[in-house]
Amino acid sequence: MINFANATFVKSCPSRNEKPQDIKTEVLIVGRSNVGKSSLINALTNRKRLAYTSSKPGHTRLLNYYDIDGKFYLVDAPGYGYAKGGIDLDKLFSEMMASYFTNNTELKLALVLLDGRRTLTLDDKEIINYLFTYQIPFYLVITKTDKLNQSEKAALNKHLNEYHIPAEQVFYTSSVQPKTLVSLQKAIEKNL
Ligand SMILES: Nc1nc2c(ncn2[C@@H]2O[C@H](COP(=O)(O)OP(=O)(O)OP(=O)(O)O)[C@@H](O)[C@H]2O)c(=O)[nH]1
Ligand SMILES: [Mg+2]
Repeated sequence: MINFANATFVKSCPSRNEKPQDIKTEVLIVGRSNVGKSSLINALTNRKRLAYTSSKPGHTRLLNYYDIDGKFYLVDAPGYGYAKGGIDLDKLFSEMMASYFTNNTELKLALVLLDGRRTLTLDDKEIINYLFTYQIPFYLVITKTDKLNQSEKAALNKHLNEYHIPAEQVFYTSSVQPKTLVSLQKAIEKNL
């Protein structure tokens, strides 16, 4: 059994070349800016401020490595789909992710996050294509389900049905409702 609460921040890396020296299995968390990646890390580990969250998009700009119970790294990736102040974050993101996926034998699972009130963007689909190309198993993690009303839930289900993503690959979560995370934690553990 993995104790998700036994979590520590290890380091922030501009690229995978600077990853922690101690090699461990990696579980990547990706998704557009503001989708709730850092909040999910805090919720999974039952910690308030392990990962920095912000209501302003574009907060996480580096690959942040968190050690979970000495067993694996959760890797918080910068969000995409948001450019600010003339810096082309998406270009940086593409380069960072290309280097991240190349020859990464430690990467065992990716969590692709989707805000329950939104639909998959081209960027999301590009990431999913990367994951298929590199044969990395992934889960689609719906975030912020606490904010969904009935019609938004129906719209989400219709959207997901169009993509034929197997139900066992989709997780409905809220970072403010810890019980929604139990099945995701079990599923992560199964993939290590
Ligand atoms: N109600 C609710 N709000 C959430 C949830 N998850 C995240 N948020 C809010 O959404 C905003 C963005 O959350 P972050 O976790 O910082 O998002 P991120 O994906 O790490 O963002 P970047 O680092 O900018 O890419 C914050 O204001 C969070 O409080 C959730 O499950 N429910
Ligand atoms: Mg973040």
